[in-house]
Amino acid sequence: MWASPPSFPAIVAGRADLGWFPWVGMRPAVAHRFPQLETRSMTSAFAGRFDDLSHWRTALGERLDELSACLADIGFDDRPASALLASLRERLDGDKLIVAFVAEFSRGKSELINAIFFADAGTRVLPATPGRTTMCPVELAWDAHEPEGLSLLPIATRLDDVSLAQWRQRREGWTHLPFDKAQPEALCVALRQVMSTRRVTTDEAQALGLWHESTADDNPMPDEAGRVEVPVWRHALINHPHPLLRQGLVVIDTPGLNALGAEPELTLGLLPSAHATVFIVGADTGVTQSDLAIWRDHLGARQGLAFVVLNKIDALRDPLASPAQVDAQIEAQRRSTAQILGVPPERVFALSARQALVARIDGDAQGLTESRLVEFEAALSVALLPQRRQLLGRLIEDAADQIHKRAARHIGEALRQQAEQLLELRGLRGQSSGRLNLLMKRVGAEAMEFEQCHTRLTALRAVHARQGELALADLSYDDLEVEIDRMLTEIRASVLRLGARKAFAALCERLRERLLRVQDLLHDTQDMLGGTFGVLNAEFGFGLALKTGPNMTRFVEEVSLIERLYARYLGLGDLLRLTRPRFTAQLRRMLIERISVVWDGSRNALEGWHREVTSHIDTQLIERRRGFQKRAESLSRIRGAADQLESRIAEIEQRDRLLRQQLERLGAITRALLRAVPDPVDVELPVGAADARRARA
Ligand SMILES: Nc1nc2c(ncn2[C@@H]2O[C@H](COP(=O)(O)OP(=O)(O)OP(=O)(O)O)[C@@H](O)[C@H]2O)c(=O)[nH]1
Ligand SMILES: [Mg+2]
Repeated sequence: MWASPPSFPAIVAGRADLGWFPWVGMRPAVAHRFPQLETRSMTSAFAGRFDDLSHWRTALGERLDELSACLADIGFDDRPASALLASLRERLDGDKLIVAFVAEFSRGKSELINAIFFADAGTRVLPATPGRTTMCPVELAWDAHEPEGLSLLPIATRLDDVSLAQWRQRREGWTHLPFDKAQPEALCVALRQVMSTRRVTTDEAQALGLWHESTADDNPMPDEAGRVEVPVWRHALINHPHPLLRQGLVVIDTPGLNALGAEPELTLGLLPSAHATVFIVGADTGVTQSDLAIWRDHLGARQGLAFVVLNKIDALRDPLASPAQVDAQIEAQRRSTAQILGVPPERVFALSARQALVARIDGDAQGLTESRLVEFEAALSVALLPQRRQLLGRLIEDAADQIHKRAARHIGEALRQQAEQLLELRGLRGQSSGRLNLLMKRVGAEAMEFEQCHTRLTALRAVHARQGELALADLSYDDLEVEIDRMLTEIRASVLRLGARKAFAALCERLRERLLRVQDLLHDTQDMLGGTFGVLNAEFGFGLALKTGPNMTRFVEEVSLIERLYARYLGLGDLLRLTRPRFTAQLRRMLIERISVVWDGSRNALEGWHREVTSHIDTQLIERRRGFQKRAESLSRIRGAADQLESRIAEIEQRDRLLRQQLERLGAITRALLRAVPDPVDVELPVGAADARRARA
């Protein structure tokens, strides 16, 4: 007798024995039938590519260490170069790749994450059950400085005016659950916390920002006692040394069901910071109204890195239809999904997350092929990883070039001074002591004259510092808050908040103007320095060279990107939300946080350049002075013992050879570093990004 399938309500209530379904029940039999399976083919394509990226990063790190060692050997103790090297190392070690999974509830976000990233665990790591499962955003990452385990931020923290980003900086306030390594299931047990809910009154829910009178449809259903279910936690951080997470991957699993609308933190903070988003719809349900609302409000306008998954294709298998008919049906649904969402069909991936997870756990190659997960992983890694690699590569390229130039200039200056000294010493061969005295006097006089340039340099530095302060004042954090508050006042003053978009556009325009003003000031400073350097080089024999200042265009573009991403939250549909003080307070905080990142970047670039120019002037001053000292020292030694002349000449010639060898070694290391940077290959980017690239071109 065949057992009958579990009823739909039983499945929804989580009471059903899912072992009834063939793809769940087949595990042991399949594992037995495919004992020879090659495990490599079973691991995720994404994982493999990520490994490559990480090896490449390690190799680059080693090259950077070589460069540091070479600079130390040369005796090139230069603050800007060491700061640049340190920040590069930090970028390489701390480089993060954030992928967010977004969808309505029960579409299979958590299951897909399990299948792609955690099948090695041999079990379902993130809870994935019918009905609502994940109740708070779950972030999986690895930070070696933090203890391994799960950290949970209580929902009540939403009552205070402290953002998630600020909470991340603190340790207290979080509940920490360590993982017990002795229990392999510990990870899964701890993770069940992300499902926790509790019942509160609607007033409490309202205070938490999880209940809104104005948008009744989005509210959770009250029980007979008028209480509603809310998550216990606001955010979950899993610190877990999984190989992929160790390499800098950050995965964000989001809760479904109107949580996106209710949670500005997610929509304004987490989603815009993700490098890629994966949007999931169910093949069993098709694209529903609420899927469409989430897509339209939060992902549709995102350029480039949004992927669409049509999950649960196993549900379309039908014993009464031929495999070809089922395939045709899947294909038709994939195309209609693409059409409804307004994306090209190539960007929609039909697959079965559950089948893939089960197949990977069991080592079932055929099941994995049938699940079609691998095609999606390949697309994800093709689009994402080379991009990260190129971005890091460009940074390394710029830095290596700068460091090489600075160190080569330093060696070049030393060579030039040695050449002068050699010329002087060779000219002394067969000369009288009277001539030696004369020469010493000349060196003394030249040194005195040189010291006069000090006043000029001090004046130059003062002007330069003032220009720098002026530029930084335009990018002050206080001003930024004033600007954002001005925008909020304008929004509040507009009838029915209808002026929100306009006020936001005006804010972004003002911010861009500030950056462009800074750029103009920078050009003036550069002109002034260029002129003075020319005079000092001619009069005092300096080798001052002006490095081009930072280009603010990049930051102007970042402001425009923020404008595009955030304008979506200020549309006609959001006017009601804008009347809520909680929402505007959150919006204010998010905007300050996001724009501060641009301010940080531009201020750092500016300060870095000013510091570099100052240190270049100082180094030149010190080196010239040291040159005079060396010349005077040589002459006085030779005056003391005439036989010292030849050994002194030989000594300098030897140093000259050494310096040239070091210059060559520096060049070789830099070339090796640059060779490790990938060529700008034309990676197959998701369609949106390719369009954006064409538009730029
Ligand atoms: N048949 C089938 N079921 C799947 C598939 N993927 C996920 N499921 C099941 O669908 C249910 C929901 O999956 P979850 O991963 O919890 O969905 P989710 O999107 O994370 O849902 P929330 O956490 O509630 O937002 C679970 O029972 C999964 O096992 C699939 O490819 N095929
Ligand atoms: Mg989930």
